[in-house]
Amino acid sequence: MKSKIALITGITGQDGAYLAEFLLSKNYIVHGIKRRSSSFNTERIDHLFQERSEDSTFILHYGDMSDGMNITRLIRDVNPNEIYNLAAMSHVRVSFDTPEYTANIDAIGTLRILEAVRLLGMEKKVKVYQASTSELFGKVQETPQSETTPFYPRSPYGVAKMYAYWITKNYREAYGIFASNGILFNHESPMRGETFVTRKITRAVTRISVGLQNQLLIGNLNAKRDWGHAKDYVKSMWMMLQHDKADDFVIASGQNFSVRDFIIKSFKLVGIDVDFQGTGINETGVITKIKNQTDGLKVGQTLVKIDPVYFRPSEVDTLLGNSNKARTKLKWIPEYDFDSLIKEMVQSDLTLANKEKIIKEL
Ligand code: NAP
Ligand code: G4F
Repeated sequence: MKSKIALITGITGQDGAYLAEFLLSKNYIVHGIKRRSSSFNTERIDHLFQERSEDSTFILHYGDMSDGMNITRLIRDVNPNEIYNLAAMSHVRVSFDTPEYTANIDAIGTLRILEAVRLLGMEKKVKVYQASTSELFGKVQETPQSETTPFYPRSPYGVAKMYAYWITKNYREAYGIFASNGILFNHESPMRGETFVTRKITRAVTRISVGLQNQLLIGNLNAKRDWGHAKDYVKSMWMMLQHDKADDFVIASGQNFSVRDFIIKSFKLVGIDVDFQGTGINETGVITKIKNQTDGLKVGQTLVKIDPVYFRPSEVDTLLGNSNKARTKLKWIPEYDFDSLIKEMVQSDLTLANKEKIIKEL
């Protein structure tokens, strides 16, 4: 049987890497769009490239979501069966500093893809997945959030993604393009970018445990998120494009935890019990027990402090998803839960921290 061809934007990101690996395991020919960068940005996919360079099933192209001509030419030349639009300026806090850029990439970038499909006359040939987000729910109007919950975005990122959501739906209704929105709640992994809160925590906790770092400086401890594993979530993207009709689906674990919970659990996994004391910006995380005496740490020591620099001008306080539609219609079932996600992230970052320590001591 002839292999299907997939084109992934944002292939160098967390989801792009997991999705590429998943599609290759399903015998797809995978094309990815990467940005030109002054330093290497393919770390997450280098192993795939090395494994597949002989058989030409994994091919990378230079491109940028701001460049409509480049996107149109690539879609024409690659002639994909499926396009996964994962490229985005994906950091909510940063979107307050770069609102116009975020709109150009996250909102108009999506339009550029859909319009290319239409101009090339590929409406009936190609299926499009749009990386929508639980940030659309922002200041939540009901709990849990499902496909019918009204949107109330709280950041330039959320607002840009709202345009992308609606233009995807509009091109589906206006031109009959098979275009689906995956409204994915937060998903993490050992490949998560280091400035997102979960990875920032697992990096800091493991580095502290081996004596490479003194403290974790953090923002809003009370924020609650519905966290899942990226590996489970990219599978849902593929499932949406194999469904009999294009539609919009919420993907979530159905459980939420606070940033504070995430920190406590992560420290516990490296044998350090941490308790939070004080209130507001004076709240601190202090050691109450240490399982195995580690480099210079002692009971009573402050390991976590608040730094208001990480607060957002407007915050999304709490998110909790209801993914019943995806679980029923797509038969999507996640394999990871909150505990197995954190465990995998801490173990992976502990290996990294130990390597860093050896290099430092050389
Ligand atoms: P990520 O790790 O930040 O990856 C983003 C990708 O987009 C990277 O490959 C990045 O390239 C690329 N990119 C950024 N700006 C670009 C531009 N101007 N032109 C071309 N490519 C560009 O994000 P992720 O966590 O994998 O998320 C994937 C998608 O899902 C994003 O659209 C995100 O907004 C959305 N989403 C994520 C979550 C989540 O919890 N992870 C939840 C819901 C929705 P570089 O590597 O060169 O930076
Ligand atoms: O990890 P975060 O930066 O993720 P956020 O803002 O929820 O966005 C992520 O998930 C979205 C899906 O809902 C995606 F669409 C988006 O692309 C991205 O992947 O922050 C999570 C929470 C926030 O409430 C934030 O204020 O953690 C809080 N937080 C507290 N201290 C912090 C920090 N966030 C970061 N990044 N860094 C901190 O020091």
